[in-house]
Amino acid sequence: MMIKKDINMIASVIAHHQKKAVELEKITSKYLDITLEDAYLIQKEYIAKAIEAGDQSVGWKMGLTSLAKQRSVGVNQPIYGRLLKSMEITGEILNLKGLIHPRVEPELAFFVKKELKGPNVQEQDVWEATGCIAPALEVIDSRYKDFSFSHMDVVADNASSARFILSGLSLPPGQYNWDEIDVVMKKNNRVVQEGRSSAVLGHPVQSIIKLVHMLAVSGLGIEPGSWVLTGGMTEAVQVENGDHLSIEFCGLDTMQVHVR
Ligand code: 0L1
Ligand code: MG
Repeated sequence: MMIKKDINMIASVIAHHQKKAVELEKITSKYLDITLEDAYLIQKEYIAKAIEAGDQSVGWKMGLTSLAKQRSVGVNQPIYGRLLKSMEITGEILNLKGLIHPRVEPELAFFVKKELKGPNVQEQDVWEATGCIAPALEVIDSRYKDFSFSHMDVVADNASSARFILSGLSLPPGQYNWDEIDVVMKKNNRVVQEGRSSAVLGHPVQSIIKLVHMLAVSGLGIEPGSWVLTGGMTEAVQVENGDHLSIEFCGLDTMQVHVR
C-alpha cells in the first residue's frame, strides 16, 4: 500500500488535470505497485478536497457494468466513482470547456432515500431504499491520453466521470421492468447506438447491490439522498462541437444534448 503522502500527491496531480482538462500520463507507468485500495483512496482524497472547497457530494457512479465495456477497456470488473454537484448539467447544453475528449452514454439513475450499507444488502433492500428512478446521461472523459488506462488508473481518475444529466423524471420503482428499457441514441439524426437496460449486469438493480458490496470493503455505504448512475446501457458516443444528440429511453423520455 502507498504512503499517505504519495496518495495525496497523486490525488492533487489528477485533480489538476481534471480541472484544467489536460491529458495525463498513466499513473501506473510511474507507480508500478499501486493497489486497487490505493486507487480508491486517491479518488476519495481529491473528492474530499473538492467538498472542503465548497462542492457537494451527490452520489455515486458505477462503471464497466457490461461485459462489452469491460472487454473494450480490458478491465474485468465493475468500478465506482463519486458524483459532485459541480458535475451536474441542468438543461440540454453540453459545454466542452473543461473537457478533453468527452463521450456520452445513457444510463438509469436510482435515487436512494434510505442508507444502503454492508455486505449483506440484497435486492429487496435496494427496492425498499429506492425513492425513484430517472433516465440519465453520463459524460465520461478519461483524463488519460487516448482513453487508455489500466484498472488502477481509471479508478484513480474517478472512473472517467466528468458530467451527468438527470432527465428530471421521477419514476416509481415498481411501475416498470427496469431491465427491459430500450434506448436509441442518435447523433446528428443518425442512429449511433441501440441498447437495453439488461446490459447493466443483467438488471440495473444488480449494479446498486454491487456498489453497496464494493463500498462495504472500505466501511462505506450509499447515504440517504444520493443519486446512483448504474452504468452505460450502450457504448459511449464521442461528441464534438456542434453535435446534437437525441437519446430515446423508449416509453419513458427523450433527452436532447447540444454540444457547444
Ligand atoms: O461509466 C463507465 O462505464 C466508464 C468507466 C470507465 C471506462 C471508460 O472510461 O471508458
Ligand atoms: Mg457510465
